[in-house]
Amino acid sequence: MKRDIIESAEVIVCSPGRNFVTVKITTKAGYIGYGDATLNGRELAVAAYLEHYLCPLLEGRSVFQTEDIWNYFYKGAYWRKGPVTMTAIGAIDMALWDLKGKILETPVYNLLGGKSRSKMLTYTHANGKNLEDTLKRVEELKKASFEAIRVQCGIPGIEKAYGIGEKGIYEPAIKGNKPFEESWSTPKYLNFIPSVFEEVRKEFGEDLHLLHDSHHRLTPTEAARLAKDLEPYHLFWLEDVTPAEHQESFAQIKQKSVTPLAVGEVFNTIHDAHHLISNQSIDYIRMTVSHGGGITPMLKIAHFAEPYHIKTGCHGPSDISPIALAACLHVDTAINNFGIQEYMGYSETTEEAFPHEYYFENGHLHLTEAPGLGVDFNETFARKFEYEKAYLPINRLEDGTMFNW
Ligand code: GCO
Ligand code: MG
Repeated sequence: MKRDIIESAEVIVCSPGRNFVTVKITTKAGYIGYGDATLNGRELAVAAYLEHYLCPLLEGRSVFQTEDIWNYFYKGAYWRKGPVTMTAIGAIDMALWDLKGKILETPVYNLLGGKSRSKMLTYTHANGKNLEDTLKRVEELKKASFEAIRVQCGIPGIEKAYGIGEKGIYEPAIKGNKPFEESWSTPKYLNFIPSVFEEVRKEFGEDLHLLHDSHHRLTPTEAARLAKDLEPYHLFWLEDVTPAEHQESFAQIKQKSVTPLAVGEVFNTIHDAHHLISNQSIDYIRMTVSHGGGITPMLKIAHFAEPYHIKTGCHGPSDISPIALAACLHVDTAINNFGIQEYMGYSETTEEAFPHEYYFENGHLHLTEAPGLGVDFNETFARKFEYEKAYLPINRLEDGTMFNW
C-alpha cells in the first residue's frame, strides 16, 4: 500500500481551553497529520470552507505534492486570498508537511532546508493594568528567563485599553453573542507610552529586548511621532503602528525614525507585503503559518524577504494552536533570516489537548528530532470541550466613533 495516499480529511471544532479548529488528514497506510485552522472569532467560517470545499478533494492525492495541492486550492478557487480561505488552505498544507515528515521519519525542518539554528529567541507579553503592574510583570518574566518582552500597559484615562488581561494568559476573544467594547484615545496613549519604556529601561537596563504593539491604531504621522519618542529606549520592534492596508504608509514612518518596525499578523498572502518588503519599509515580517496559507507560502515569503535585510517574527498568540506554533518553529529553524518568535503560552487544558515536542528553556523555544511537526492531538479529551461562540472586541473612540481594534 502506498504510504502517502490520502484516505480522508476531517475537521474538528472544539474548545479545549479556548476555541480551536483542527484538520486531521489520514493516509491509506494509517499515517495521521494535523493542521491548525483557527481564526479567532471566525472559526466556523473556516471550518465550513474546509468541510464543504477542500477536504472532499483530498482523497487519493499524495501528501508529497504540497506545491500542487496548495495551488490547486489557491488558484483553483478563482476567489483568491482573504483570512478564511488562506487559513483553510494553510491548515491542509501544515497537515501535509506533518505527514511528509512522519512518513520520511524526519522533523519537518529537515525538509525545508535543515537546521539553521538550534534554538529560537522568543518573546512573550507583559500586560500591566498600570505602570507598577507592568514593571512587576516584566520582572517575573525576566526571572522566568525571557530575554525579550512585549511591554503593554493600561493608559491613564482609558478605561479598557488594548492588550491588558487579568492574571495569567491574555485572551482577547470573549465568549458570548456580542463583541465586548473597548475604548481609545490616541492623544492619551501617545502622551503616556514613552514614560513606560523610560521606567522599564531605568529599572532593567539595556540588556532586555523590548517590544511594543500599537495594534493598528495610529496614522502614519502619529506613528512616526511614537517611533521617534521611543528611539532612546532602543526597541527590538514597534508593531502594527498603522493599519497595513496602505503599504506606502510604512515608508513614511521609516524615513522619520530608526525604531525598527514590524507588521503582518493579519496578512494572508505575499501580495499584502511585497511592497513593504521590496521597498525595505519594515524590519520584521510578522505573518504566521496558519493565517498566511501554510508552510509552503511562508517559506517563499521568508526567502523573498531575506535579501532585503528583513527578518521574520511570526505571530504566535494563544489563539493559534500548538500545531501552528510548531509549524512556525520548523520554518524558524530552517530559514536564514529568522528574527524572533512570539509565544504567549497556553492554558493547561490546551496543553493536554495538544501534547508537543517543542519546549521553552532559557528564553528560547527548542525543537527536537521528532518526525513531522512534533505535535499530537488528544482528540477524545479535546472533544469533551464544546465550541462556544466568542468574539474579538470592537473599539470605539471616547465620543463613540467606531475605531480599529
Ligand atoms: C499579537 C496580537 C494578538 C492579536 C490576536 C487576535 O501581537 O500577539 O496582536 O494579541 O490581537 O491574535 O486574535
Ligand atoms: Mg500584534
